[in-house]
Amino acid sequence: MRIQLLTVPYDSGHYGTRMGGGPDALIASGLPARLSENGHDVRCVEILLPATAFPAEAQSAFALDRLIAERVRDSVAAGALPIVLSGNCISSVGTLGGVAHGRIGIIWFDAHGDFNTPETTIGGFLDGMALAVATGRCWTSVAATIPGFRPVPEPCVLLVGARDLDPAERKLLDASDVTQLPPPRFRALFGSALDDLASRVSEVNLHVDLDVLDPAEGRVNVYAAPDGLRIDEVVSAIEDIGRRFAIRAAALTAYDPAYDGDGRVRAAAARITSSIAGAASLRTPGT
Ligand SMILES: [Mn+2]
Repeated sequence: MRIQLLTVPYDSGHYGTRMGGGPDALIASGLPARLSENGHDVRCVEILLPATAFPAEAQSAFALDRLIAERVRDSVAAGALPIVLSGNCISSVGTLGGVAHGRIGIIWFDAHGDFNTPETTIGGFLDGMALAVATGRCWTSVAATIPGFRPVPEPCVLLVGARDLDPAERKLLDASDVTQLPPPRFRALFGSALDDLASRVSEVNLHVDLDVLDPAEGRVNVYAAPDGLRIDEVVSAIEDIGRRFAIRAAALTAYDPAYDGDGRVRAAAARITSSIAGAASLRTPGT
């Protein structure tokens, strides 16, 4: 199928540093060639802030989201699957703007909840609020500047693999309608959670923060947390998702190459990307 790899090489507004180095490292490691070998037609598009932009975290993140929304929209209009390679998870809000055309669900793989709000966060990191923004809990005025963005209703969200939550964030999540599938629940209940989601939506945005992986599979970033998912579990989950849903857009985020000395995370990311492309092909006519 046609695939556009949209790279967003920033972390907190800073170009190429920390997790912002992840997208280019994945491209340089041969991700596009691997997808081509699998029979896909691959294009790469880099999304950049104006060179004069001052890197303020929230402002830069939402400026990037506006650009991401436009590129994702163009990509979908061209019949391609947009796969966003981004330093930060907040890119998902731009992606949702680009695909928004009615009812879409989110399947969000992450070690973390990303469900803090400015009132619950104890660290202040915007990425820890990404899913809360996507579901319309906070930053609503600036999120409304993203072309096409509409919050996704919480019953249409699966949070997979999250096990490192702040206390107030956990309370918020527990009181929300987001379906939480931390690793043990994921292993027991993923199939029925997909069936339940399928009663509400037929299309999904598939978001993979690579730190959902167990550190034994390779260390993804400074935020890595123990007791995560094995690569085989993530790949098999993606195949299940592709059998039940049309995957409209996807993302791989939060890869910091500085922690990946042995290249195992890079290899895992390539495998996950290939499985996303294969899973998305199942429900896309003519590919
Ligand atoms: Mn995340």
